[in-house]
Amino acid sequence: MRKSIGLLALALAPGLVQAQEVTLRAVSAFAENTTYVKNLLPMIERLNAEGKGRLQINFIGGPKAMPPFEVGNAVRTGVVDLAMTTGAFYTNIMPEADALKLTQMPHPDLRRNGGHDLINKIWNEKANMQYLGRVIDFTPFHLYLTKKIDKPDLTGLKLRITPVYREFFQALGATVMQTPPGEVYTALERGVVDGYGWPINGIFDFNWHEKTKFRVDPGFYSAEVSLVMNLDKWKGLNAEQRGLLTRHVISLENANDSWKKVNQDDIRKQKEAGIQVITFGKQYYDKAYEVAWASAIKASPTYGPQMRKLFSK
Ligand code: 173
Repeated sequence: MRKSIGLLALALAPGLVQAQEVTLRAVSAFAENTTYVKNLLPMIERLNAEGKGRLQINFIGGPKAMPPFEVGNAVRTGVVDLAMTTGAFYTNIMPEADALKLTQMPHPDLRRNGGHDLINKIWNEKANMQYLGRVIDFTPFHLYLTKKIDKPDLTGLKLRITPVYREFFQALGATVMQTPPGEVYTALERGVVDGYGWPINGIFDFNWHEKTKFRVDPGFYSAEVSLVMNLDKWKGLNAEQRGLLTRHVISLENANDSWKKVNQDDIRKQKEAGIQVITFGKQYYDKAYEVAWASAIKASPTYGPQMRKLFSK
């Protein structure tokens, strides 16, 4: 009896019938052993448990599966459906991507003030991406060095960068060299660079503490790592599948407070590893924002000012 009612429903009301299970292929721009990926995988497990028969995420892997700077384009074109990456890694698609580092409030606040919607307007239009949510927040970037400096003058230093740090470090006189995270250790070991930019957390994931002598304080900007999705794939999900995905992403986003503890732990571990702190003043910090917003607005005269308004405190 039940079966025949089921078959009848199938025949008469295809719109009401549960959609086929959709599996999203996901990659990470950060390596699988990093805290970033370890923070993500439990969410994927929870979603997969709840989403049986409806929505699944198949985590393919990190930089071994796909070079970090190619991840954004792979999402844009649909080579993969979903990625954990950072805007600095896909400025080749649109300069606006790098401005996510300039947010001065946590992402839940941006969901309330229109910042999240603005991001999605831009991400939809320019990158064929749906911006799902932010999975790292409350985490500043720092400059790490192998040599001591006593004033905020980086003249004569060669630093490993991504677009995050480019304009700021150059404005302070540095020579810069862009590399993915996976090449930093060798660059330090060979003395190709005298330092690098990186968030306050994570240097132990790559063993860079072995080569790092100094950290410059204060930190600046807000390290952004987010989940982004191919827009066509997003539009192809039904309301229930979108709801499920959004709910799990937002619950991870709402747990971003946990990074505060990770960061405190890493500050302690850096100290234990003998990394000394060089401290500069407010001018150094303010310069970071001044240079970055000038660059963002120049690169995006339309969206730069709109982002600045909603991202700033
Ligand atoms: O330094 C980097 O590779 C970088 O840009 C970044 C961005 C967000 C989180 C971690 C690193």
